[in-house]
Amino acid sequence: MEEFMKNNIAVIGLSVMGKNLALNIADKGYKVSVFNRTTSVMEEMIKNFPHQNIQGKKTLKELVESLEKPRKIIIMVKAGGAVDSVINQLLEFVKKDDIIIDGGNSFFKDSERRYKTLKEKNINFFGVGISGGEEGARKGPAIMPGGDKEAYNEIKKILEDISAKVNGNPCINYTSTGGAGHYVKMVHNGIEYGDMEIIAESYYILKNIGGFTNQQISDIFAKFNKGKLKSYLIDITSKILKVKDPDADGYLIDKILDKSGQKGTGKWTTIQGADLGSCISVISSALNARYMSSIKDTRILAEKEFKKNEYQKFADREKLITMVENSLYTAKIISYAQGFSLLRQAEKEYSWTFNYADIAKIFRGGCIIQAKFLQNIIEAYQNNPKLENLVFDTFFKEEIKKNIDSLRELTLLAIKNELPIMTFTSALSYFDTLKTARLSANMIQAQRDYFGAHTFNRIDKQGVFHYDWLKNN
Ligand code: NBP
Repeated sequence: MEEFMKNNIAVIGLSVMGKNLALNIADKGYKVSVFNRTTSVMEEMIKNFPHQNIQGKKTLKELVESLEKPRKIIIMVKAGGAVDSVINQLLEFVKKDDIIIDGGNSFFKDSERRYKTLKEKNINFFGVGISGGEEGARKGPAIMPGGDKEAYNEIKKILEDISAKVNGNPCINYTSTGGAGHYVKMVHNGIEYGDMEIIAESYYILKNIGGFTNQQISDIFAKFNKGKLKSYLIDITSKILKVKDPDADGYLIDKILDKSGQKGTGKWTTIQGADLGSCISVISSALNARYMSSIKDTRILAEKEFKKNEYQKFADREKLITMVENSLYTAKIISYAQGFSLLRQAEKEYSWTFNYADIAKIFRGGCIIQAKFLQNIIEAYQNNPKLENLVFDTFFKEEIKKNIDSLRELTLLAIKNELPIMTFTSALSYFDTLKTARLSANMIQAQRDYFGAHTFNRIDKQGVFHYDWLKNN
């Protein structure tokens, strides 16, 4: 086939994500070859979603041969062994400089491995985090590509064209090499866990301590969405709270079982925080809150055993609304400060080079954590690309100073009421720890030296010391 008649890109895996991504690419004027392991799935797609720019292929050989060089192939199959299996099969047909893109939710270490293995074979591998689910894939996702910087120029335009746009700017930026794109996606998902949980805790406080109805809380969130908290998640929270139960009296939110699920990316982020020694307590508390929610039977038993007091209503309801708004905002700043600190740590650990303003720009559209507040993060890193921690940025420093008392007062109020707020307390404790120059860790060091002769440093002289605590006690 003449090169000019060939297709521009291929998509392998035509389940929810692959199908919609292929249609999105085709809509942008690119010619797309599509393939699915089970051929009938491909044939169904061609039949049900006919598109002049899409051609179905029954074999990987046909698929690869239908593409212009360097070939660009997006894999959208189940993360894990399926990705390796597809890559191994492709290796028979791809040639030097061809580009294999994994757009699934792969673990970053797998992407790092695939990048290195394929580089040795002169094949470019990109691990690309794609956020936004089915609708994002179809209409414009947030895209986090990681791979070789030079090869990125070959796929940049297509990926920019299919991405979400904010004020005309594509929600995509090159991240760094190897598994960097999937790492950023993983941290994005962790941040999403934190955002969701602080919103859920806010709703719970407004309901139980504020005594507001669902409709009133919906209106409160709608008002929040006009200010500094303007974001996709605040918006959908307001909308969720308005929905009446279609099958019975009352509101749907009150009928939903309080057990939350998770697919594992928040867990990956938490494990990474531990692996790199980076405190991401808001994200890990949000994950723990989901685990706690899932042990419903144990919670029912514990509530009976320990008797839960009635929540005391807070008299000044307007003040409570302001406290919740400020607390949500402050905890969000702290959560993002933790997430971006983890990225900084990973940059060193995995020898990546990150542009944090560019990373924040990706999140502005097409994904769950899109928010007005990301503009402030972009500006913070534009002002100082090496910012040690977001809390030191001039804007955020002032915002925290203005709002931290609300978070402290709200946390106290919730604790007095025995109302669970795992992420709010984590955010506050992180901040209090961060701004304490001398901590209690001298006691930890003494204990470690007492039972394990682990030694300690002193504040008044250089060196490593051990004290014979047993002999002298
Ligand atoms: P799934 O994750 O449900 O995977 C189904 C696809 O993988 C089918 O095309 C299936 O082919 C193919 N596949 C499997 Br399973 N094993 C295979 C193998 N050994 N060789 C070749 N193909 C194989 O699809 P999805 O929900 O579209 O998600 C795709 C990726 O995008 C995943 O990594 C997912 O985590 C990620 N993601 C999904 C969402 C979402 O909202 N769904 C959002 C963001 C990211 P078959 O038809 O022959 O079984």
